[in-house]
Amino acid sequence: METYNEQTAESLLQELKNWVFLKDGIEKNFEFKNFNQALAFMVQVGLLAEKHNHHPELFNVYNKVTLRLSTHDANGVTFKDFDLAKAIDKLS
Ligand code: H2B
Repeated sequence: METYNEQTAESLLQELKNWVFLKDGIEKNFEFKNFNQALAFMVQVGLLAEKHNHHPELFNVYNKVTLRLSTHDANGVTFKDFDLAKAIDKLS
């Protein structure tokens, strides 16, 4: 599976909202009103992940969520990460 680096990912990242390339993954930070909203968002992301059979790393502290996408099977960033990121962007 083809993997992207910071340079080759640049144009694809521009199609997304506020995702950054970091250590062979792409990441985005979210902030919500409270924990309930953050949790509801994580559940939505989880359901999308199951549909895509592609799973993000989810980091949560109270009203803040960080998502990290990478393709473990390919040891890097692939189109699967961009596909899921695009779907996640459509949630909000
Ligand atoms: N999620 C992510 N982020 N990377 C993977 O390589 C991956 C996955 N592989 N979800 C999938 C599931 C694989 O393990 C199963 C067997 O399809």
